[in-house]
Amino acid sequence: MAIEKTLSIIKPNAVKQKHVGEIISMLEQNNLRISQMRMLQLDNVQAKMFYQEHIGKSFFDELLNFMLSGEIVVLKLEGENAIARYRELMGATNPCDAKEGSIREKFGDKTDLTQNAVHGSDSKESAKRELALFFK
Ligand code: YYY
Ligand code: MG
Repeated sequence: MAIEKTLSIIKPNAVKQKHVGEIISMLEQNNLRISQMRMLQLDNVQAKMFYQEHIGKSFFDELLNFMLSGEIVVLKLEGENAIARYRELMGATNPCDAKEGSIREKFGDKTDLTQNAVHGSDSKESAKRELALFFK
């Protein structure tokens, strides 16, 4: 199986609720190697560029406001089959549907699916595009 790279973001709710350490532990325990990592505050232009595929959708404004509401941690992860394995570890988009023990089940807001704690690239193409936005 090929070594892949993928982008993880620890979103503002998880940072505010002090879950960064636990989430990083879960990545390490699942052999998703952290090769780069940075804490930052997105600006409007970066957030729109990052979530460009969702521009015009009903939830876009709420998503943008949330992503701008505080600091985030961006991580470059590497490993065998990393894209799919990290999506599996994250759990479903809606924390209510995320499987037990997944990051979104543990740290996502079960009353507000926008605040689902983490992002993960969904394909090789997305990973390449998203990593280029944050890491040289
Ligand atoms: O890739 P993933 O994050 O699991 O879901 P996407 O369909 O790409 O949506 C991106 C982001 O938007 C999601 O993590 C939460 C938010 N969102 C929302 O607030 N309301 C929806 N109905 C769908 C998605
Ligand atoms: Mg997505």
